[in-house]
Amino acid sequence: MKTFFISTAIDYPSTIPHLGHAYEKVCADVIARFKRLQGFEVHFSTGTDEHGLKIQRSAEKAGKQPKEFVDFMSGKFRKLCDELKISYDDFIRTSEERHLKVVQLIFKKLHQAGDIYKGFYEGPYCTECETFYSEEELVDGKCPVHKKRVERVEEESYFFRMSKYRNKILDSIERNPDFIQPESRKNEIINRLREPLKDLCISRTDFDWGIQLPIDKKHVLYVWVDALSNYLTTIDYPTDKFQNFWPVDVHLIGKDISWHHCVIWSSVLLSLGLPLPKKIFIHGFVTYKGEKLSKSRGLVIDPTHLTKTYSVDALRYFLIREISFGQDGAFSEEGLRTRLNDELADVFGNFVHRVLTFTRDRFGGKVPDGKIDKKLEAELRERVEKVEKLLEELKVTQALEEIMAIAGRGNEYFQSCRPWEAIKSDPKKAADCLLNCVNLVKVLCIALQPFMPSVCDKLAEQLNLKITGWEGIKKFDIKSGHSIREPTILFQKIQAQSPSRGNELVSVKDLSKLDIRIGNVVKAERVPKSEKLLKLEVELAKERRTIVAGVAEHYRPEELVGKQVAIIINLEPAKLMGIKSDGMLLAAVEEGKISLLTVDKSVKPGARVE
Ligand code: ME8
Repeated sequence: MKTFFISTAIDYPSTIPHLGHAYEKVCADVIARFKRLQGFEVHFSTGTDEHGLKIQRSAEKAGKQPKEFVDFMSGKFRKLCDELKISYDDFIRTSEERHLKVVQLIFKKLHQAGDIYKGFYEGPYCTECETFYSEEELVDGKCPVHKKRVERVEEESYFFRMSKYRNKILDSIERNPDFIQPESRKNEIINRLREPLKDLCISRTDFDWGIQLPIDKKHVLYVWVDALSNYLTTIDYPTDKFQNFWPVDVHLIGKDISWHHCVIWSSVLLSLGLPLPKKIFIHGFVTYKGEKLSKSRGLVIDPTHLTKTYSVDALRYFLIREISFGQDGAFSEEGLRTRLNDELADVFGNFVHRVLTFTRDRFGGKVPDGKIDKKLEAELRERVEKVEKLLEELKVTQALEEIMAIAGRGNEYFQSCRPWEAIKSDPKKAADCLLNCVNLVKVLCIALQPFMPSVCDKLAEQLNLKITGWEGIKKFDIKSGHSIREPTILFQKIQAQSPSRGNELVSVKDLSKLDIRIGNVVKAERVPKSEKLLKLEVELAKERRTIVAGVAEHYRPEELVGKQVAIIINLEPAKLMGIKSDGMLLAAVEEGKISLLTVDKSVKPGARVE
């Protein structure tokens, strides 16, 4: 069996995953599923990149040991993959023992090749991207990617002779036009390689959360060499499995890490004497209101909220359809709703539902006796061959566009036969129409399987079919008499909800407008003539405020004294029952019951809530 190896980047589990991470995994999953349908033995790897200073610091911030921290955080990334129906074959974590062994073997080989030497490193380092920069690469003294201040590193280090591989990499790019895609990204790499390539500093001594160098235990390996090696760990380098799957068919990565893959990783592979990847495909960024989603900048959109509201398949569809593969693309909840309502529900869902309910209602759930429309079958074969070619070229956005055009064609065909009229005047025509339409639904069910696996499984069930391979897409082979099962709606339309229900996404900038503090309730009393209001005296850092809160039905005044509550302090004061109220308490509200937000440890009055 022919093999196919596709990998995504492995994510830093320093904070929770965002829609950008989800995007990369969905794209890779579409390709992996398509290849499996084509009959390839696929190895699809993803995972988490768990070593390095950034993770160590995030763990410290969370008050946890690094291992305990990554165990917890990595679980969130794996859970996201499962929620998104990512069909990974391996979820690799760089803190695993198997990875440690492979990395140490790789390091020994680089050393034996004479490519490692000891030196002294002095220069800027960005911990956010875990990257050494030269002074010239900085923009206004800051990291060119994160626009954050860099740190200065001055320490004894081991170096990798990357300079040696510049010409070989340039040569490979030239000889293999497919190696780096898309073209524009390839040109960026070629331009950067016009300058001489420097050797790479590959060890650090000022923290210890990483893999020790086998030749010098004082040093831990630079996190990128550790991380990139995951691609060999996941196929059990250097065993038979590795022989079967290397070179990788596609490394799918985002544009911020193209240098690390195209140049650092290629140099390591060349030093190991291994073939270079067949393709490194560099996708663009998911943006929101013009900014890149990013953990470090605090702009995070939670994919789980979106899958719960709109369904996993709608989100997968939106990401592939909206963001032209290889370029940046904007996310908006409105855009997602429009794609769901106008395309999935109105075009694809509508066609399928009309065909299946007509078959159920007018033909007793059995595909009627009719004639295959050879012209339509040939037209469809041509269209799906185009889809196949696009998918082989990784043009996932265009492939999906083409498939949706087939769904549109289905609607048009159904509409032009007018089977609801023909059933009375020309039943044979109605039967012919439905036989062809059911086959068309099957074509869509196979073509869309890599993109929307859950919905297509449901549809296959309704069609009473097992989707076993891509080949079945080219024939109208559902025969008269085939029974279908009970049709159900595939996509529910979703209308915009009012922002007050909390469903509009906001950025951290919006949130930071609110000044929320912890206040200590020092006095509480009922407001005369009011059943609902309590008057509270709340102590903040340097002041006391009076707050009138509608909590009298839920708390007795004495219960509140001594509580540390969360208060919004930068609202305009309001007058309630003649009393000026200068702030608002935060509370959880459930079925009319109110529970004030308090902190679980004693903090100083005035502490900020962030
Ligand atoms: O870079 N849109 O991890 P990471 C699309 N650990 N893709 C995005 C994105 C966005 N807004 N933000 C991030 C790392 N990504 C390293 C990789 S691989 C050996 C080590 C992509 O968590 C990003 O481009 O910062 C990368 O491909 C992946 O998510 C992980 O990013």
